[in-house]
Amino acid sequence: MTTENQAVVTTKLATKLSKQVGIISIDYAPVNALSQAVRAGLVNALDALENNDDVKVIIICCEGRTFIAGADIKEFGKPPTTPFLPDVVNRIEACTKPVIASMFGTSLGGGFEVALACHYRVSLNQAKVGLPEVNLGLIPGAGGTQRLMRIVGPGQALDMITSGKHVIASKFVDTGLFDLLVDSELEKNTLTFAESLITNEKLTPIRVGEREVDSTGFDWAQAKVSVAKKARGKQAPLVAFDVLEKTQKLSIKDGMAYEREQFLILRDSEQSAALRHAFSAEKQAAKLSIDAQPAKVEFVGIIGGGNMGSGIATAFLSSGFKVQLIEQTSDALAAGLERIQNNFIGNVKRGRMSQQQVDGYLANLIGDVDYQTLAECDLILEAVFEDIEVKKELFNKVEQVCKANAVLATNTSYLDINDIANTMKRPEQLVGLHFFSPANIMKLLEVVQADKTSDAVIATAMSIGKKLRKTSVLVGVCFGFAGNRMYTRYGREVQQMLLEGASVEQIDTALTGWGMAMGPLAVQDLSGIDIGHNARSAQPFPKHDKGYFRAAATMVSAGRLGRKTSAGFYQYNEGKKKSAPEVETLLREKASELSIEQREFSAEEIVHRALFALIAEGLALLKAGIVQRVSDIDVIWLHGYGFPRYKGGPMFQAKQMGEQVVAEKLGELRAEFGEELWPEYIAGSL
Ligand code: T1G
Repeated sequence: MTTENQAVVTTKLATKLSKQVGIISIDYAPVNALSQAVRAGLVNALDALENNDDVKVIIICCEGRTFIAGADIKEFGKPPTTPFLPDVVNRIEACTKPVIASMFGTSLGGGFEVALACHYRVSLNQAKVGLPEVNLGLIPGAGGTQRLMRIVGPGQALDMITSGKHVIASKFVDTGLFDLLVDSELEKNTLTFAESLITNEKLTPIRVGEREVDSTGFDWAQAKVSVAKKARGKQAPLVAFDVLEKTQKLSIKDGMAYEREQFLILRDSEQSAALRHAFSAEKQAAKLSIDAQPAKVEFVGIIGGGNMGSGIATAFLSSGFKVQLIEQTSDALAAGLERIQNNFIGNVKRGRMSQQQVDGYLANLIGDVDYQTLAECDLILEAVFEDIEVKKELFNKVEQVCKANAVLATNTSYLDINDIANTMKRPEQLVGLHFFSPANIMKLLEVVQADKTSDAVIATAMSIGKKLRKTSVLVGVCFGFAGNRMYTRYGREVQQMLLEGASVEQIDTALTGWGMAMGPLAVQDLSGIDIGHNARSAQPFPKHDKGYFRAAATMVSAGRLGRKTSAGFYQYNEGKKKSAPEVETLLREKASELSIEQREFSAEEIVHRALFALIAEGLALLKAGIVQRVSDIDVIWLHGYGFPRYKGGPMFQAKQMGEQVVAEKLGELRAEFGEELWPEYIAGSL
């Protein structure tokens, strides 16, 4: 018997009979998401098998790469259609014949909720389950909070629901979540399990929803403190806690009603809209409009074993690449290799990797001082001192020894890659791979396309980013590329506000209070105020901008370089940060010297100015064609600069305000501070 759902061509819901076992098979690429057609198909197939007297036990399984990976993201934002998921899962649980979920891949969100409503769960050991709704600003909306809490208890349920993490099936061995865990042959093993139910006449469905929650000894007050601490501005984890606590003694029906009510409130929230935007912006960023195949890259040469180079080497090694590290002297090489080893030791200490994994990665690491040893590398990346002449000479040497088709990459943060390419024999092979520090941790990778970079090299660079599990964004060449150019503009605005009378603490507190991971002035103290100051000093001073980073220059002149001198924008005592009244005096004097009038600032105004500086620069990047799409800017800010994910990114914020409001606000700032800082942009860019 086969029932096919006609509504979505790519969705097939088939039921076949095998010795009294009815099999419902979902086939909806790529991840068997719960579209309307899948939900309706599931209910229809269940009806058909329940009414079929030959069938004693039912299996729900999936074709392709995974069991159901959740609600269909394509349906988000559209009006909900019947059958609603809570009704589907309740229908499954109410079935009068035992239903078994046959799980592999990633059973997430609604997919895991479907499995929880089944009477039995059979899974591959390596499969993963999770309720990632919090990542989209939601809580599970189809009984996930209720059924998971009933099976694994409130502690583990709360941990999974508030973190959204995917957990490997084998971790649930003693919890009763799975009735059978197998290493392989899932289909055959599930069928054998189903047949054993028939043979042993275990045909009365055991319903999770009929159980009570066992919260004996669970400390809800303590758990609340811990959830609040980890939530860092996100609403959904707190709502999840509230739902679990309030429903622990309720029936599944009442519990699900409260869960649904809270789910619907969150679904319409700004945070959820922002988080859903972030999710789809990331998927978009990975897409290229060019039609070129990536080349195979296995062996990577990295020139420069300083902090950046060793971090990059660690990232490549951790993703299974073979790495050749090149340094100028054997002492520098030994130091570089040690840095890499230390990065790995840190990973073992923090429980991110096992020693065995690390040993495997380090076996792929070699080092030398001779460029000849780069001859076999598929990719050669430089991470040396930021000096354009040094880099030009370096690529000249590299081109003499490398394979003809090797991809050549620079990790420069600001320099003109076109200028470097113009001195090369094969400029089409050169691309920017701009990693963020620490390169083995930070998710962002800007892939910088220079004028002559070939499409094939871009395709290869993007695929390398994917293998490194980075979030890669394609950008064009300009000073600072997309991320640092915007960061400079943001920093400039913060510095200007300091001269206008906002205090160091006020600025940092306003921006962290709004959700930024760190205050911009605390960041400068951490990285060293002189670093940015020296980089800026190499550029001509912008004549239109009399306050341009003058606060930072004042700090440098006063010897206040940041944490390393125990004094910067703040004062440091044994690493502890406190305010520095003398900084206010210095800044007041500087403002008066520049004839900048000081005044009071509110937190709201600080955020407004900083955010609009980002928006203005983002619009300028779009106008200059530096990014492919507006949402790419958000991806850069979410992954490289600690912009709060639940706010979606600076351009999402602008979009939410609406074009008209943005035009008005930018117009006001333009009128007050001038066209150069707040330029006209292309209307309709958002
Ligand atoms: N719906 C539709 N398409 C999806 C999808 C989804 N849920 N998840 C992924 N895709 C597409 C994706 O766009 C890409 O398409 C392809 O699948 C491969 O994805 C009521 C409301 C499943 C672990 O949050 O975590 O259920 O670009 O490149 O690395 O309580 O995708 O190829 O055209 O990421 O192997 C909703 C999100 C929970 C899961 C696969 N579900 N997805 O990772 O491949 S909310 C999620 C993932 C919910 C209920 C609530 C991952 C993955 P294309 P990929 P991957």
